[in-house]
Amino acid sequence: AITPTPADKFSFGLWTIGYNGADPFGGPTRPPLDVVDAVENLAKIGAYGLTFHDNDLFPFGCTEEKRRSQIDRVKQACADTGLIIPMITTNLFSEPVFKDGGFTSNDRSVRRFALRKVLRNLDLAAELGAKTFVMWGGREGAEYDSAKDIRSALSRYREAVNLLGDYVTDKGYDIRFAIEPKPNEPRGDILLPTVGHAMAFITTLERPEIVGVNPEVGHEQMAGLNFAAGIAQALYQGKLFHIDLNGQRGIKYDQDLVFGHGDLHNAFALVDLLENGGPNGGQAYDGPRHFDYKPSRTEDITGVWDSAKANIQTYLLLKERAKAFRADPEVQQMLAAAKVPDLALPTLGEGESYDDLLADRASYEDFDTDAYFGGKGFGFVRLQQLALEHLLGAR
Ligand code: 3MF
Ligand code: MG
Ligand code: MG
Ligand code: MG
Repeated sequence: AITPTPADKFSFGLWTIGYNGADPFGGPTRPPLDVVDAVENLAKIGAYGLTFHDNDLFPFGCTEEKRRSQIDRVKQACADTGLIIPMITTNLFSEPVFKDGGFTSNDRSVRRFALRKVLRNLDLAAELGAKTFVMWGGREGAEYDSAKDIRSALSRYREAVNLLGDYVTDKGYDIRFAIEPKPNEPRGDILLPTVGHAMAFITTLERPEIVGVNPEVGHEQMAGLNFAAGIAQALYQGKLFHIDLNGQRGIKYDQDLVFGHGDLHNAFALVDLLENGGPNGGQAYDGPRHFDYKPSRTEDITGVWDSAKANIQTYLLLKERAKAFRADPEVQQMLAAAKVPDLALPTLGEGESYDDLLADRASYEDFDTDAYFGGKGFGFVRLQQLALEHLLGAR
């Protein structure tokens, strides 16, 4: 096993290790996990951070004394173990009041209540030193096209995020927002269903610079999308503020499996991208490696911590494998043959205009397109097989 360090920045949601096994078809299979226990065990397995929703820490509607005592308990546990709280988030989905959403409920009084709940939680984020505030709009959606005006809903979403941006700016909080897309579940359709939708929405905001995305592996894969490719675009647009790592097997319900227990090839590409910036290098990811998974309801408490450790081990193993892949001379040779580095070259020469391109006969009139029929292939499959052999530890 590879030993993680705080520099690896592994963090876990309290709702992940604290998941009691309840699903739509059955109740809990495990007792609740206390937050102090969670912090102590996370520190033991080498995590650096804990994250939570307000109501993972204290119940919805509890007294101020209860809320304060839970906040103080988690602060003390963090002080005792050295764990930090890099991110917190707000539960705008569990309570009946949010059955049609929070920021985008058709009921205006619910929207005002949701904003107040989030403002209060922003104060808590500032108090705890959390630098990222995730917003997953699980109930912001609909089942029926006739029941939700999507353009109005997006206007209300924008109004909400603009107001939160005003608030952190006026208060001087060092906090950035990360919108977490998901295509469906629990709503039939959720607003901002993919990374692409969310990033397009962010351009409509008053303070786009403080809003990014928190993509989750399984959520993009539920939409049939290539997660690593979506992350590459988020990095390209400077919007990868946070990430939810887990495993998912195809287009179905949100499985929240251990990282790597789904599309392992794509997980390998993802770790290579986060750690090395991808095949041609470039901006890597500096934020928390946050796991949003669920220990399956078949597991006992030992299984909970085994699965938590499995996330970390898989990530570190893939990091090691990606490094070996990059260092392999045969891989470098195959990458060059596949012209992967060439894609980093601008298509026009320096200072070249479209007039110059039009005058360049070699690029068109004299260009031998016939040579591409039966000519040299790219060798992408051999390259992918080399990746697989590294992934399996066979090289
Ligand atoms: C649901 C999720 C959420 C979000 C969380 C924000 C309950 O599918 O992924 O977890 O990650 O609300 O961090
Ligand atoms: Mg999920
Ligand atoms: Mg999830
Ligand atoms: Mg998530």
